[in-house]
Amino acid sequence: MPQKKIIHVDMDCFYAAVEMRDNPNLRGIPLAVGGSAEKRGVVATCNYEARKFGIHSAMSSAKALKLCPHLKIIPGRMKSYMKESYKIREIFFEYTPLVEPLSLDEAYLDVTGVDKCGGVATLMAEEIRSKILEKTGLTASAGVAPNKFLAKIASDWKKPNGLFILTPKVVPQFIGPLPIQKIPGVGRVTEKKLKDMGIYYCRDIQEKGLNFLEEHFGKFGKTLMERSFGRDDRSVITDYPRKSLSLERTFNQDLQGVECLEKFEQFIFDLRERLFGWKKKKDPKNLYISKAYVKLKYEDFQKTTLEKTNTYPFYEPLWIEGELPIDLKNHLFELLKMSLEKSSKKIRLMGIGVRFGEKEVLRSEQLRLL
Ligand code: DCP
Ligand code: MG
Repeated sequence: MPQKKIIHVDMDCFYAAVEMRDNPNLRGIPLAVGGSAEKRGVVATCNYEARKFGIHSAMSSAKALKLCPHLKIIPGRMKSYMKESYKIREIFFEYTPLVEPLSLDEAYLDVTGVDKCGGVATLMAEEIRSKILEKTGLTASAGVAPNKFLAKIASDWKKPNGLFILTPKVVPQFIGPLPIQKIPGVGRVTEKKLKDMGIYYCRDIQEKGLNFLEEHFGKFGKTLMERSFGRDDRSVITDYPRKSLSLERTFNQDLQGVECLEKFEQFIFDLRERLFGWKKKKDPKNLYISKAYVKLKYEDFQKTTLEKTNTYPFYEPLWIEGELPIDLKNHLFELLKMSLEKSSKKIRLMGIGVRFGEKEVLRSEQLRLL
């Protein structure tokens, strides 16, 4: 087995960076994207100017304003972030099909054996960062290492707009003095427990031995031991099961409720196309629909979503070849009618969708139904 080469790419203060790119007035001042303090909102992220005040993701906006009274807090625009996320993923796929996105703004890439850039992962990472800047106007940081754990730590090492390389040779000297809270999975509770035992750095874990760690941390003890030596044999996972499939459309003109009902057949048809198109491509076994939902956005941009677990789940064996089960159609239609009854406002957007259930659930449901 050749030594693996993993790149971890993570955008810098992602949502805030998109906002600063699109609005020059927001540059150079402490900025957070999140909910307002009056509505008990939280900070999704903030720019580096705001971080100097100790503000960070998931902090309440009220607290953030206490730390920095002139902090500007603006609401997020998910659609814009998704658009940029899509662009960066396209760039990743130019290098390898082995891309594991972790969120909109970060991903692992397994570039083992990739011959672009003369096979040099460092050059690939640099090229990826400059392509991201060129295509989106946003900066990214990257880490290159022999495994996922180290690559993720490396991408954080030189943030923002940085690159850090961990070659296998330097891993032992890098990992020893690494603070334990840098290990993913070591949350506040584990951190305290470790520190109470006098364990502050990876080298302290190394000295403890597996028996001791398993005794105090159960299964996680083995992971702690592995990580403390900089080892991680997890692969880059590319095929996540899809959780849902949906379809939505903004109408050219806002519609009256009853006009939505008229559009319903077309929606069902399109949903069916997407579902089967996707199924053919992926051929997922045991496709199982556990829930259906209908979403409406009114003329005043208010939204409503009605979701209901089916009285019994629509699982694959009940499907008529190429057709959606009639019960599912009825179910969606019922949801739509119920949604329309909630308000007499005109409708700007209509969406319908289905969620897929867990296989384990499927098995027990099948047993129950058969
Ligand atoms: N995010 C969120 N809620 C959180 C954490 C993050 O909504 N608790 C969102 C906002 C971030 C984006 O996800 O912009 C990416 O998360 P990161 O943890 O990568 O944070 P940033 O990209 O904002 O900053 P950094 O430069 O530290 O990566
Ligand atoms: Mg980020």
